[in-house]
This record gives sequence, structure tokens and C-alpha cells, in this order.
Amino acid sequence: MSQDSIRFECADGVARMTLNRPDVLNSFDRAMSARLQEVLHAVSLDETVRAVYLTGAGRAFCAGQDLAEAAPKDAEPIADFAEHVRRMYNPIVLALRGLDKPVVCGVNGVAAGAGANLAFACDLVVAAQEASFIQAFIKIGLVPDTGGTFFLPRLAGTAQATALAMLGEKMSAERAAEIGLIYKACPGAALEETAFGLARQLATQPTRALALIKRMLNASSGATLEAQLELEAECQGEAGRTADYAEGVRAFHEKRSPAFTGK
Ligand code: T3D
Repeated sequence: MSQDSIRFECADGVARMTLNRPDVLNSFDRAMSARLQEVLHAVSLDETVRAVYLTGAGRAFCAGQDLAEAAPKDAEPIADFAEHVRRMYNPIVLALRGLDKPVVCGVNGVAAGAGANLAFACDLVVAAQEASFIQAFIKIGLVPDTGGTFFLPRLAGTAQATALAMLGEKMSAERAAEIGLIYKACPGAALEETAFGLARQLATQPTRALALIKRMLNASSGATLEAQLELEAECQGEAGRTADYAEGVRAFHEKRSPAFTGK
């Protein structure tokens, strides 16, 4: 397995993951998927990591499935796409949504097919103004995967989701922000400062409370009001037992900035 298809560094509580196959616009082959799954698992076990940053190397974020691997010129094509999707993409989406730390995605360039939906599975998505999003699947006779049919209607509504999936048109980062698909767009030169800056900021915040917010938002779309109110009560109970809550209130009374430890 190529270790380099994902560059992985940890510093100051932030795990930085960079999709690193720039010659093919960081499209996914099996090795890159396996490595991303591996680093996401490592991060889930590492208490010193309090936020994750995901981005791409070179001019693209990710062009989805490596089409040379899906249908190679001189070899057998992938025989069973269902099994391929189950192994390549579904575990990554579940790992991102289940991770009890915030994931910031810095979309540095085009995000197509599974690459677009990978971004939408993250918690906060900031895209360079030069970036674009394409549900490219339909252009090659496929259907959205990697959670596209789950995230798109929830983020942007059914009308937009239908148009994106059925037309496969390129959408600018600014338009994606306008319709609520992503958090914000910024000039490309400011992406590092803006998006990675958010990850660094989140790594200094009450990590347990952030994890609980993520848990509640994950549950929200399939919950009744009664169930969601009960979940909020449980999560508030848990947040209230953290050292960070005690520190937050102490800092408030002492009129100083809190020093959260993530405990
Ligand atoms: O199991 C399964 O396989 C099913 C799962 C499917 C999941 C999916 O993600 S399906 C969707 C797959 N992705 C696509 O269909 C997108 C294909 N790429 C594009 O449409 C365009 O490349 C982009 C719109 C993303 C960017 O266009 P542009 O003009 O900026 O770049 P380009 O010139 O098309 O690409 C640059 C190079 O990257 C080029 O290689 P070359 O000619 O310089 O040697 C191109 O072939 C390569 N590349 C781009 N996308 C892919 C790719 N190589 C392999 N796989 C790709 N997906």
C-alpha cells in the first residue's frame, strides 16, 4: 500500500490529511482509500488529536474514483461496483460522521463524484473560490455514492439535490456556499489561513462538547422532536460533567479566556 497517497501530519492537536495523487487530481484508488481509512482510525484512537483537517495536494481536491482503476485499458475492469463502493467509500463516510472530533475540509480545487461527496461528509467545508463541485457520476452513467443522496438533500434541499445529481453540472464554490452546501468560500490564497485556521481554532475548544454537537446533528435528520429533545438533555448532562465546562464557567467568573483541555 502506498503510504504517500495520503500525507498525514499531527501538530498542536490537529491531524492534517492531504489527498496526495495530484497527477490524477487526487482520484481514489484502492490504496488511497485504505490509507485514508487507516489514518481516520488512528485519529479516532488518539486523544491528543482534537480536530481534523482534510484537503488535497495540487490543483484539485479530489476527482472521485480513479477511472483508470475502475476501467483499465489493459486489464479486467472492477467486476462489482456495489462491493467496490462498500469497501472503498462507505467506511470513510461512516468514519468521518462517527469521529468524535470536528473535521474541517479545505476544498482547494475541483471536487467531483465521490470527491465532492467526501467533502460534504465533513463538518465544516471551506472552499477556495477557484474550486467547484460536480456530481460527475451521471456523466459516465453512474449514480451518486459516498453519501451524496443523503447529504445533498439535507444540505441544500431536494430541488437542488435533484438538479445536481441529474444534470451533473459544475457548481462554483460561491454558489455552493449560497445554497448551503458548504460553510463558505474564500479566495484561494486565503484557504490555508481560513480553513486550516478553523481546524486549529477548534482544536483549542471543548472537544467533548463539539463531539456531542456532532452526535446530535447526526441524529437530527432522522429523529422526532421528542427524541431530539431527550438527546439534547442527555448530551447537556454529559457536557456538564466535563472539566471543560468547569473551566469555562470559572473563566467566565474570573473574566479571562478559558483554557480548554478537551477533557
Ligand atoms: O466502483 C466504482 O468505481 C463506482 C464509484 C464511483 C465513484 C465516483 O467517484 S464516479 C465519478 C468519477 N469521477 C469522474 O467522473 C470525474 C472525472 N474527471 C473529470 O470530469 C475532470 O477531470 C474534472 C472535471 C474533475 C477536472 O477537469 P479538468 O479539465 O480540470 O482536468 P482534466 O484535464 O480532465 O484532468 C487532469 C488529469 O487528471 C487528466 O490526466 P492527463 O490527461 O493529464 O494524463 C485526467 O485524465 C486525470 N483525471 C481526472 N479525473 C480523473 C483522472 N484520472 C483518473 N480518474 C479520474 N477520476
